[in-house]
Amino acid sequence: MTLSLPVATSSCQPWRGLIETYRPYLPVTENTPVVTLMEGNTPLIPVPAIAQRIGRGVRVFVKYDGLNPTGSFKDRGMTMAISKAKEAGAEAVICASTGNTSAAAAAYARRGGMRAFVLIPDGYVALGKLAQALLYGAEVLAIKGNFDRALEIVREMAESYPVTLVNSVNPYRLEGQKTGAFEVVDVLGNAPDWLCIPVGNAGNISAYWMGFCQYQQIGKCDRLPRMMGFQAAGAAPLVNGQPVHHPETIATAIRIGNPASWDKAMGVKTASGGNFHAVTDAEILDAYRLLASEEGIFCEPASAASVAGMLKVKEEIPTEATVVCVLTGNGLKDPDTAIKHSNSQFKQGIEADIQAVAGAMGF
Ligand code: AN7
Repeated sequence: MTLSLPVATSSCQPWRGLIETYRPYLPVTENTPVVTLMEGNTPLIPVPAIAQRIGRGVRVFVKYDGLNPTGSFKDRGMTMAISKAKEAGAEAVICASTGNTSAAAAAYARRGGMRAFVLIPDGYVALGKLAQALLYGAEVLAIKGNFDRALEIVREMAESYPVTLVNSVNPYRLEGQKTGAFEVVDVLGNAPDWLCIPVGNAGNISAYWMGFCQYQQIGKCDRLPRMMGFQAAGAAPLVNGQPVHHPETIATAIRIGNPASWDKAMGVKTASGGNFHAVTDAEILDAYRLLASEEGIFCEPASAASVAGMLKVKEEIPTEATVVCVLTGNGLKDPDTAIKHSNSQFKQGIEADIQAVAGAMGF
């Protein structure tokens, strides 16, 4: 007896990862050894409860990039950076990281057969990210300094030692990350009116803009979004117009005081008619809980800055506009913050019998 597959299954192309999918638009050749974990193709999810808070027919979607293989958008950049490093014969890579870059660098470097060195600010990386870097087999170095200092050190290291830098100052990172914009346009059929995005080192906002511009040039969209970047109030150099020497925020992923892509980001603001705004930790946490408890979407605190920011400036959103908020990382990255800041009742120590449980339930 032969088994016949349903038509829908047999005609369905499996996802091949973002380098194969977007090969014509990326700086790769047939000689590039593609290191992939099938990243990309993340869902664009409507968030009607959040849209309702804006009203006026505004449509809001989140680009849930926390569903990438290591749980953040960094995988988009890392498949490119690691493939090109391997093509160049690198045996080791290095990065500074607030956490997500280190997890992605570790996973892709190890898969590509390279060593991964990661410098992190001691005590300021969320638990899940540290767990990932360690288990993937990175060589993790926690320094007594913040991310900005770690980035200075790895930039110097890469000049003096045989290690390839895979922070977003590596141009291949942005090339990979621009595919987030491609996917948004591929789903919506055009660019959104607004693109809201959390900003730390300012690589991703620059990459998204590159992606929208490239897609417009080849006729895949006929307009460009306003790029709205949101920083944590305690780490908002692009809003203040000067570096922050001691950045502080609960959103440790964006605890960055001197963004490497500062000039690029300022160019994006001007060219897109966009803006940068600061959101407080309280506003970030409100959006974080709102996304989870009303939309069923668990992102990490830094990612919620995009939704917090959109809600903060909602009066500026045009009637019936389409808005996309980028959710850059998965909520599971940072279980400590989730447990500490959930509003849910967690009743512990209940006797193991039906009456006690029913009582605790309020019946
Ligand atoms: C969840 O991992 O910089 O503005 O070292 O992890 O492109 O820096 C992380 C940044 C937003 C900011 N959301 O993106 C790192 C790191 C999350 C992040 C950002 C980061 P960029």
